Amino acid sequence: MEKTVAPDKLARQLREDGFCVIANMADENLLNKTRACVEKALAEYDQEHRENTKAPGSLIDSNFYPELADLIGNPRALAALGQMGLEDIKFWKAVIISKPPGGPRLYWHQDCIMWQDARAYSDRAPMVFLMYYLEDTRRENGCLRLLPGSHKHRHALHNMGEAHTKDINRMDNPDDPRFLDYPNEVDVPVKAGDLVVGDARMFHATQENASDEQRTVITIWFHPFYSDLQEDTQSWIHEAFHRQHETWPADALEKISTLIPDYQGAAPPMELTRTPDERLRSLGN
Ligand SMILES: O=C(O)CCC(=O)C(=O)O
Repeated sequence: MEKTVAPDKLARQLREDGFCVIANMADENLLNKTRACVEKALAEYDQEHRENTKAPGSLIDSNFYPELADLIGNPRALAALGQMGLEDIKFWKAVIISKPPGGPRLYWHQDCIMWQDARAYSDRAPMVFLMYYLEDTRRENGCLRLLPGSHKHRHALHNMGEAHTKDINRMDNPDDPRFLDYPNEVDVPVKAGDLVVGDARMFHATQENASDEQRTVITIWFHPFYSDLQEDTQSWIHEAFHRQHETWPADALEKISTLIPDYQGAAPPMELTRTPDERLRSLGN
């Protein structure tokens, strides 16, 4: 029997370590629905895209997959986040990341794109990721790796390039130092249906998939305390969500209705800012 971790402890882990794992958040029915969506998406995924996303694995946006609404709006997970004190949560997008057998390591990166926002230098993450793995993960099949605490401090990895540029996704240079091991990294093996909640500012990566089965994660990006973000940030998230999900039918939008960004102001969208400025201090400063 899985031990339940108290919400205040999960909230503290997220704040201090940059992540927590909440056991058993997606049941078999929800996992099977999501697996069916993944199979459909992978069937539509062409060779060129495959070559361009060698390091991460499939990297397919939620734009044309409204079937993901059940997982994104999963009431059990939203209730757990609420109990952890995360409020006013809005959704940007999700991605299907399926690592084929033999798929390489994913390079170290952090996902925060709003380092211009004062919130990125506070205890309240401007962006969190929710990762649902559709298979049990372990080191051998490409589990998640994390650098705990790296959301709060400048790290050498901040100077090694931005996430998701074409060259690193294509793995043009397999000797890029972002594919290496770093002190204090941890493996995070989980069961299918567990939920990893992470501060998007934290560095993360994966092991290679040395098994003979595909390993899939659905990553969902949420913005807690949305109305407390700078207006240019709110404006960008609002615009990006609506542009990317404009073909979603009403019944799918209904399933995520509380998560839909609703910025009403006139601020122009932020410039994407993928690296921190001097407000992020080195460890010990
Ligand atoms: O493939 C994984 O396990 C991690 C995915 C990831 O790093 C991301 O979605 O930012």
